[in-house]
Amino acid sequence: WACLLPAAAKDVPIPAVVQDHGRFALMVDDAPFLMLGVQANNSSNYPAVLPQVWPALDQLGANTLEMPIAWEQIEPVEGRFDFSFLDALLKQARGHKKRLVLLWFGAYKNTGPSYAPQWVQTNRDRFPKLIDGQGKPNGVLSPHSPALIAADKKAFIALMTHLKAADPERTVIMVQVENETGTYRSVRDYSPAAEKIFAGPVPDVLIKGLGKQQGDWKTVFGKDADEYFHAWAFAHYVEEVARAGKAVYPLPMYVNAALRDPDPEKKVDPINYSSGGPTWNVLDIWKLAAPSIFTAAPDIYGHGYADAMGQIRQYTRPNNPLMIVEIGSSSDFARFFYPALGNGALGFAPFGFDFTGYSNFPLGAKKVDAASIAPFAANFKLVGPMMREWAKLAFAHPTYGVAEPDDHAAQTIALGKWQAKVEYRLWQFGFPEWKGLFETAPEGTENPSGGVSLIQLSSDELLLIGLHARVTFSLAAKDSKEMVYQHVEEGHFEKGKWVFERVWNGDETDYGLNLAQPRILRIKLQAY
Ligand code: N0T
Repeated sequence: WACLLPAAAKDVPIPAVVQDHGRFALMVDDAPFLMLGVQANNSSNYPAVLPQVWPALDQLGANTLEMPIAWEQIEPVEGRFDFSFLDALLKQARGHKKRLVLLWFGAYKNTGPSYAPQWVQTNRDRFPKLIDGQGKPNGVLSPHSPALIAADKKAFIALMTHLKAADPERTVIMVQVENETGTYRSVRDYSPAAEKIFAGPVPDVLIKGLGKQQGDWKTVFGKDADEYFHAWAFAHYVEEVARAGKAVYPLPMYVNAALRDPDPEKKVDPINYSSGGPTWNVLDIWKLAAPSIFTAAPDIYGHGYADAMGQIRQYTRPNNPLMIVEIGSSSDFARFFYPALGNGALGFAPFGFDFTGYSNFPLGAKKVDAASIAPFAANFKLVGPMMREWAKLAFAHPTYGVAEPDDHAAQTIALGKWQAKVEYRLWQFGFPEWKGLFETAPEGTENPSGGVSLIQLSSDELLLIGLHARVTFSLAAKDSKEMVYQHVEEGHFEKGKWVFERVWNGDETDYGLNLAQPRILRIKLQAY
């Protein structure tokens, strides 16, 4: 009769991040998954508020909700745990057919301890605050405190233990450990306890991993010693918590980063950003100190093309898969979906799309409403029905992607034998040099909103998605050969198979492939 019993919990595989050919995939239910996510506002983590959250996900076409789980909420009294919110969240997520990413707001939330229970926040002897360069408490809890690590770890273990038992369906696909660790207004902890460690030897794993000679922090790292020391402290802290949680239930775990300027030429003093957090300049330290963390994800809020693209570049590394777990909700950020996919992103999640009435303007949109949701929904609804196919193909083949620059300038994507020119603000008919036709640009294109992503299925075959762009293919080498479309097919995916709708030809291909609306095209090029 055993065959009549429901499938055992262990039959549903635990989500995992895998790597092959230098590309990554987030495996959910044993197949690559593309997280089209939304992060709820910070204080949306109560059962009474959830009805204001789900409708925003549906309007966006999101498949995943990123939701805080606060330490103060699960352990208001030391040693007494309450998982009623998590239970409600799991149940409703399943009902709404959404996956979840849990955000562990432990001792560190935007560096501060506000989500830690009162018994942690107010016990200064047991949980000391970090001391700044002027000898004053900074407000951030010292990451060097063994008591804090132990207490945070204990709560996190309780969370993962409960989750493992409560979620055999694997509704939760990932966990974020802490939120934007680091410290503003102090480069590191200067407390006596920290000073003692700072005067001691740099841990072996860093010495070996970074190819340095043994010595104390100042000797080994010179002017970067303070920041590197602080990065080590937080990475070590996070590793302790994450490793303990994974020992119970090994879901993929990641950290998110409050960012520094992406430009290596700009020598920004770490006093001006969240020092010690996983900013791009200390990722090597984080990687060595926190091997249980599969990636550091950028929280992109800097308006403008250079900043967003710079962060995407910095956080896409052979040992750090790109995953955008927070990006501003204003319309200017929507287009970075395309280069994110082009850089193999495992997910993309605008921040704060729920109907609680909160908005984090000027980081994001002024108001959460149909108008602010629309540009993100356009992308999610294009890819949503094919997200499994996209994730699978993007894991198996090279990907490319661009977003419209602030000045609308054209870009070229190199595709081996071929190249793709991407242009913006053009009508669907005619060449730009036909001046008379191009005295005006299409309405609504003043603010950059275009983008294109490509998967190169074979040397001559491409899967292209995008909107508000014109794409023109040509041969990369200037020889005697000419290019012709073997075909340009518009269609969509259904149950893993490409469903052909029509061939584009004539006006639809004579002036490049014009993606005035969101489109999915399969293209085969031929040289003759
Ligand atoms: C983010 C969010 C939330 C260019 C802001 C961003 C979220 C946290 N912090 O709404 O608080 O929990 O991860 C910090 C951005 C700093 C300013 C960047 C200016």
